[in-house]
Amino acid sequence: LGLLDPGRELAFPPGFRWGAATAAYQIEGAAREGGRTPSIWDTFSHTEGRTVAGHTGDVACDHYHRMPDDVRLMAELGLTSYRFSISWPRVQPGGAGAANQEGLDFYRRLVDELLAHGIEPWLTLYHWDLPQPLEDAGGWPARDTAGRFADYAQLVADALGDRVRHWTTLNEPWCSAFLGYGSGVHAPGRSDGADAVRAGHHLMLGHGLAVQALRASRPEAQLGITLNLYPVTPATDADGDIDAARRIDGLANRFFLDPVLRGWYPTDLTADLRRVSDFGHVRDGDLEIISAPLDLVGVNYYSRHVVAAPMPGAEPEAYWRAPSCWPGSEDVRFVTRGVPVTDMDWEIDAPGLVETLQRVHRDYTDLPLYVTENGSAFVDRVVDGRVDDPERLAYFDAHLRAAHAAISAGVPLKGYFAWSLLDNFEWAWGYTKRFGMVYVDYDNQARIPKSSARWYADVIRRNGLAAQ
Ligand code: PNW
Repeated sequence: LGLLDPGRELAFPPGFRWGAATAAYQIEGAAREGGRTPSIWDTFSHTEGRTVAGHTGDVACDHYHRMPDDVRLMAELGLTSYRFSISWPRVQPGGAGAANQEGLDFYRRLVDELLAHGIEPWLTLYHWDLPQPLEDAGGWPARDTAGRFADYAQLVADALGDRVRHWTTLNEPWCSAFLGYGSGVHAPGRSDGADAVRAGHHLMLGHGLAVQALRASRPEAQLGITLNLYPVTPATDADGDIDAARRIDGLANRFFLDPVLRGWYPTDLTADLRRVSDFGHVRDGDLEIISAPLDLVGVNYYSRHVVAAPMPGAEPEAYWRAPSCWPGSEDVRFVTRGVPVTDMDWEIDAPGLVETLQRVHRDYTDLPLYVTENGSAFVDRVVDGRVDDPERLAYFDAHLRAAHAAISAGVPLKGYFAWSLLDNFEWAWGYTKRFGMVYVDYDNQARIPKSSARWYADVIRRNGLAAQ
């Protein structure tokens, strides 16, 4: 892949959107202020043993109180777009009933501040913070949650639809369903394969119903969904490895791509899941709702999965009992190749971004695509008030070269959002993993743009990558 050679000057198409992304629970803090009530992430992070060192989002980056400064920082970096999420329990406490005006006002001020600085707001409705009472009523495995989500979408559309043009419904429903209800490493920390499959379906149903609501009240809105997609590669060309890759690709990618963009579940996937779920929760008409036409598709890309057939002679039942985010395929082996990894131990694989974008375009849709997240965690140190992060910078550089290669190959990729603007609460990892372009000192909430941030500002200014 000569196009990924570092050092070549690359120009992006005019109008390419350059952004950074965050999520409400990861940055806002102010967990008990302004009428906000607990979400599943408050409950989970406050439960012993769920997050590293018991870290919670109670304070996080204190963005709720520092929002105007943070928007100024975005303007200094030259961002054209900013992707953020709305905290559902901040704007609709308890997840049902009337809006909380104080919560809506915070987001209205955020959006106005962005617009005043010439930064386009990209609003995500759901980045994992389900109001706790909805979990108590069954959570995403319960069908009713989808309807509640559509009501919430309507409430946000009524409040912000006049000033926000770009909307995505869900962030990474795979994580919500399979990490939240399958392996249980994310909130609400349940582990049952059948629940995970139901959750995945009801998340997508909620997406479809929300799209209906948004379309009806805001015909001019640009609507999409964000999926975390991975190329899945067999470790060798042995039949067993190829079949393992088919199975994991089904669960990680096609479980969501096929219903949303084609209107069906792949039959090989439902067959793989037969032991886990009979899909009796899928009602007539659901897939039509789920596959409602969209205006854009968001792709979050971090790494590739390399997989191999189950260990010969292993007893499959032994795997079925352990909590897993791969229900029905618990025994597939995930292989490491020994290539460089980030601080998450995720393998760095920029060509995988080209493959992923090309696949979505070739196999699923002509819609505009956006990389709605891409980035890396590395250990950062403050030295003389500066943070030098060459590895993160190299990660961004390599993946932007991959994004450019995809565009050259005909993919209608229209923008790129770095994950993340700020170091933040990295879910079960708490504050121990840093993804930010801007360093956050959690003792005093100081923000220090890392060298990758200064580099990104230069990329945005020239709308491309400089020769090196
Ligand atoms: C995404 N996995 O999460 C989220 O959208 C962000 O909120 C998060 O901070 C970022 O990526 C970095 O982790 C993921 O285990 C979390 O496969 C876990 C997985 C994938 C994505």
